[in-house]
Amino acid sequence: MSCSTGGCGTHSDMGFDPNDSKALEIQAKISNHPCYSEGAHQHYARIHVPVAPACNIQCNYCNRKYDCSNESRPGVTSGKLKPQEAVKKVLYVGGEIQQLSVVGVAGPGDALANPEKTFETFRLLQEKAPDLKLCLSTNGLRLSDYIDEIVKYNVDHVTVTINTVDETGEIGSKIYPWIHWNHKKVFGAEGAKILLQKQLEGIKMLTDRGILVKANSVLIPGVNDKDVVNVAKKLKELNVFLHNIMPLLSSPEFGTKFGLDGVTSATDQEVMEAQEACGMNIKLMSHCRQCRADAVGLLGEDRGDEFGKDIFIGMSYEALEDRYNIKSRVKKHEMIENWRTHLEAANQRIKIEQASKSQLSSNGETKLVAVTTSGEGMINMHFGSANEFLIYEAGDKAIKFVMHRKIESSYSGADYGENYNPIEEIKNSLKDCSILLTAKIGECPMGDLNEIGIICDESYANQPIEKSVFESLQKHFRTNEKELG
Ligand code: CLF
Ligand code: SF4
Repeated sequence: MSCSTGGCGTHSDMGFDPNDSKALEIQAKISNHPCYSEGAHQHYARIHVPVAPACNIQCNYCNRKYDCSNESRPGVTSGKLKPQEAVKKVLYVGGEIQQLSVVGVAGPGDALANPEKTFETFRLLQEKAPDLKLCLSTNGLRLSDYIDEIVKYNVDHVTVTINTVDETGEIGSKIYPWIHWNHKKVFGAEGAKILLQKQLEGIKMLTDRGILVKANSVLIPGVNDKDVVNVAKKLKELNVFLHNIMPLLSSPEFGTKFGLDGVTSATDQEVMEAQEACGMNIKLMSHCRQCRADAVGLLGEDRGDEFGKDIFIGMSYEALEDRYNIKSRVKKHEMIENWRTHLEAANQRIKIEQASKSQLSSNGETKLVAVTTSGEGMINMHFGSANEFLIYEAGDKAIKFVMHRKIESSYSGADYGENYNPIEEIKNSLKDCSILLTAKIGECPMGDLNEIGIICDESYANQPIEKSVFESLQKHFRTNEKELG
């Protein structure tokens, strides 16, 4: 937001030809980026530094009290950091979490509405932590103005949120009430048309310079759901690397225009349908966690609270660089790559990216399998500790990763009182799944899931995920000559 060639350092999300130098170059850029490579996301961590508070447009899914919803779950607030503070935090965290491979500026406003702070952060990072990849996320309005800085600081990964390519500005006007342009607010369709023109111009400038572009589209039911296919086609024309279709998360409590107007969140099924339609055109990201502007850790985990300002702010750069310890980090990354190589061999390459049903199954029938994991590509998390499930689609020929599903109120969440039972939310989230693979599950929840037709299997505890997903399908739906479907 996956592996096919094997060999240390050659994990592929592309199925590329190893003699193709361009493909190799791209592979080097994505192989340890947890968002650009689905294969990397269980092994490598990212940190977002909240150095960019201002924004230059208004989105109807955003409440400006909170983080930029283009790259975050709405309703969460991040602290703000100055560039020097942000770099200190990165050095501290990079010493502590050696899997850290990427630093992103993703808010809390728009990275390019705060150019001085954003690029000063990147300049310092280049100097102090040259082994990290740099990443930024933007609404695209000011991309073309800062293309030279993006190149200069070697920002190799840029995310642009583009929700519509409707040239009339009509759809855009329902999403963006205004933009700030040439020192004044431009409203409605006129503003939306300028934004679209600047986004397309900026994306082209990036891809022409070999920068990997990921595009986010927020799927807004009844607003842009019919247009996302056109967005995907346009992105392909512009050589965008990856398209991330994110569900609108909407609720009156978020205080957003959409939430207050009763526009509903996009459902898992709506996202899956949009992915199916767009996947014909472009490579999709399906493992995004809509993380916050100060997120720390593996995708899906939030360790931000462990790294408050007071821990690192009084430390000297010298002490922090010692702690960061590039040599030790390099060793850790080598170990991760060795592990990925073993994992890939164990998984027997039965996972295909963006496969059609006929590539997965000889009779076109498939099942959804849910998995609990704490990372490293293994089924190594107890059901009761899970606050999200990875969902795979499996057939008798191969499997593919579909999405993750987050549980807002997991068993491990402390705030719901001792009598709280999240099983109804979990049942609702997994209702279209046939198998749950988990390291351990209690009798009660197992019974509840069995009642809605989900087989719970603990026998793959501490086994590689992909191989287990594939084998469990054979075990439960083939061994007794039961047909799928
Ligand atoms: Fe951050 Fe975004 Fe870079 Fe990743 S996140 S700036 S590309 S390092 Fe990743 Fe988080 Fe989804 Fe963003 S999971 S919200 S896609
Ligand atoms: Fe909010 Fe981000 Fe949109 Fe700005 S670009 S209004 S911060 S969602």
